[in-house]
Amino acid sequence: MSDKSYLDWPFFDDRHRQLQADLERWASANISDDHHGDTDAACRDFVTRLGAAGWLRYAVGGSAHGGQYDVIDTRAICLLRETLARHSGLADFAFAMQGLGSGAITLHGTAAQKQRYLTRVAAGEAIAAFALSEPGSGSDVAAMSCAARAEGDEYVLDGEKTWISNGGIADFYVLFARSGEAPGSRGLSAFIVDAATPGLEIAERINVIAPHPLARLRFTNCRIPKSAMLGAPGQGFKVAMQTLDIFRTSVAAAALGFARHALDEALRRATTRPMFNQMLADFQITQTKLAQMATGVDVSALLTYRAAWLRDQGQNVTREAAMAKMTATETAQQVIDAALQIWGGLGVVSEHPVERLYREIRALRIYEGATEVQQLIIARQTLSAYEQELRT
Ligand code: COS
Repeated sequence: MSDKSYLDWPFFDDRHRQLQADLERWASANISDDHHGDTDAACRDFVTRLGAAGWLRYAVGGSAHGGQYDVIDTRAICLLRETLARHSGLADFAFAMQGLGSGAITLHGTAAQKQRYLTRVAAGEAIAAFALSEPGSGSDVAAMSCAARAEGDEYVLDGEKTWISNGGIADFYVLFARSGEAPGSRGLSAFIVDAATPGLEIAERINVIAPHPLARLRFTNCRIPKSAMLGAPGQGFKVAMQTLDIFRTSVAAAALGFARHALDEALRRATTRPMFNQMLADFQITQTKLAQMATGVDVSALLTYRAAWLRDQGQNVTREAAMAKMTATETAQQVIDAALQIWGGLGVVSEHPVERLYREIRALRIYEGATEVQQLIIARQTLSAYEQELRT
């Protein structure tokens, strides 16, 4: 039922419209948001089914290694996340983590690394994870302390990572650690660590308001071959940021999917709920809410697909991705809250669709760069553009 008119915007090609229509059909037939109990099993099952149906091919780049295209098509992954999120938060999560967890391999992997990991990620045969945050370093990535010490032809890892999505079920982790070439952001490197590597343990499984696999990892004298490094030594910070530049835009798309679902639910309720001898939708006070929700959805879609389109044109989108992520996640929270208000008491009943959305959206305002980090990025970019203009 969701509004599809945005697909006619000039950001999209026919192949995007076709992709969205095919996925919509598949998702309607194959995805349900009713998966009680074993979240790990449900997540594994989504990865397997998304892989078998070919959707995970879009999450990786390189047609020789299972990718749909040679470079990740940002508009395609945004349409995938938006559509999956509208059907199920966990299905969207399963898709997104395959992309985020392998994104650094797509961008910087050697042919051997791509062959070994990307083909299995694209087929849904290996589960990927992105291990960046630490107990003492979340927003401030350059402050990380997990150490990677060179010893002979190995790196020895010691330290912790936390808030790691797919932690506990992943087959491998793309890990960022301090290799010490320089202080701060210039002394980090990226590595691929297989989950079964001795010295890597799941220190804690973390339960959150919208359940998905999440863990704290501990590395103790964990030895990996030097060939497990991703990109050049000391380039880990940039590798992480480039990966986030792609996937932050897709977080905006997921938030947009949640917001569209909430607007649909609000419309369904407002047009069928009799109150004071008319329908809820007949009250101007309800119409004000619906107008704000619909406008918020379009604003989010415009910013999301602008960032996606620009990246697909080969442009730097650090600023645009930050604007999209900040606006779409914050707006979705407001749209969902308004939908819940329209549903009244029913909206807070456990497992009601809007109650689920209310829990599902919250983490998106935090992960992959909290709203405040996006504000920092946008402000820095705006100031630097202004200063550059003054100099010319
Ligand atoms: N692409 C490529 N390079 C980038 C980049 C990007 N998007 N962003 C920054 N860099 C480069 C900078 O150009 C700079 O390079 P030089 O050392 O050559 O000058 C270097 O990286 C350091 O950049 P900066 O000074 O901006 O780093 P800060 O330590 O100030 O941190 C923020 C910047 C806050 C933006 C970064 O730490 C961040 O994104 N934090 C949030 C992390 C996050 O999303 N966590 C969630 C984990 S995933 S759930």
